[in-house]
Amino acid sequence: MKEKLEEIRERARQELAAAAAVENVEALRIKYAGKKGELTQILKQMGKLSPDERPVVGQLANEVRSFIETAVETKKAELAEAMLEKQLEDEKLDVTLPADMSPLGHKHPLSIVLDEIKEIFVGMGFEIVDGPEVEYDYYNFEALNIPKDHPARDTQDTFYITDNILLRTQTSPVQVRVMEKQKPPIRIISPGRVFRSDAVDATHSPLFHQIEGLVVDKDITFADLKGTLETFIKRLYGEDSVVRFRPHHFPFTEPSAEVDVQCFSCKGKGCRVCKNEGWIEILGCGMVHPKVLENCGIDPEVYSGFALGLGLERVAMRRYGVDDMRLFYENDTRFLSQFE
Ligand code: 2NL
Repeated sequence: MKEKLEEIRERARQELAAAAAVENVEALRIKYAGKKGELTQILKQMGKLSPDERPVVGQLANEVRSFIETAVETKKAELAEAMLEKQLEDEKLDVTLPADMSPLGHKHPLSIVLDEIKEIFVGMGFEIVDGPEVEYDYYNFEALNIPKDHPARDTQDTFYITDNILLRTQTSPVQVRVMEKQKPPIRIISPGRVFRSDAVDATHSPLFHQIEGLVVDKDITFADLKGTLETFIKRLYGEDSVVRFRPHHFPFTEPSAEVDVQCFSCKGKGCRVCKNEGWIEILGCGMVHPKVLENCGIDPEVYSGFALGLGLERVAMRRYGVDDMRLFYENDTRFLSQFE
């Protein structure tokens, strides 16, 4: 029996040494030192021993049991330690490595110029308004004194959705809606997307951006229009800009004018930038037509106003020397990253 116990101790020692997981160690504990384990089986046969052999074998059996129990605990602790080590190794993180920076976005050139224009008008007391891009024919044309047979209404230029619903071709309908609802004084700009059924080329796009401005109050004169626009243009193009008003015609203003700024490249002598004109056209404007005021429920005998409109893309193209409008819409990062 002694040999048998020694043999169990040796076998348990080897098997425990070879165990690779906590579950295996536990299985070995049960196999050797469990209630129905090998040691118990041996001890059941103690009765067959002589009285003087019994304490010797009993002591050895206890030694073997405590050896196995200690070895099991040691092995379990070893395996737990190894598992923790492995986990720490697997999850190791070098916090000193340089960060993988995701690129930060920046404003689109059209937004840069738009924000600047808004800032100038807000500084002069204007409010920014917006409205629907899908409009009624009435707000886009009729209210603005553009009659049914006017060339601006040509289906070639306007995207019609139904007979009387269309994509707005200008942002004036936004201002018509404000005039309908709000009594003067009115001082607003309406920036936004507008749509014309144009073929795409370097200077045309079926979707572009317009900024319109409107002032309505008692005693508003052409002098107010000139002063406001001169201030605007000098803030946008520099205090030394030279501005010129040229007579023009729009159905919604009377009188109407186009405003030019003297070419900043050649100072009016004529060059490539201004196509030898010496002047660069900036915007259209005029005194709001009395019929338009009337259409919006404002008495033209009491109130007068001025309005203006300009294209955002054209301003941005001049500002940045961009010769093809399509670059603004293609989102080619080689182009856009130049505006960071
Ligand atoms: C251009 C320049 C312009 C207006 C827009 C306007 C708006 C209302 C009443 C009267 Cl609600 N006028 N807008 C006025 C003059 C010029 O835009 O070149 N447009 C074709």
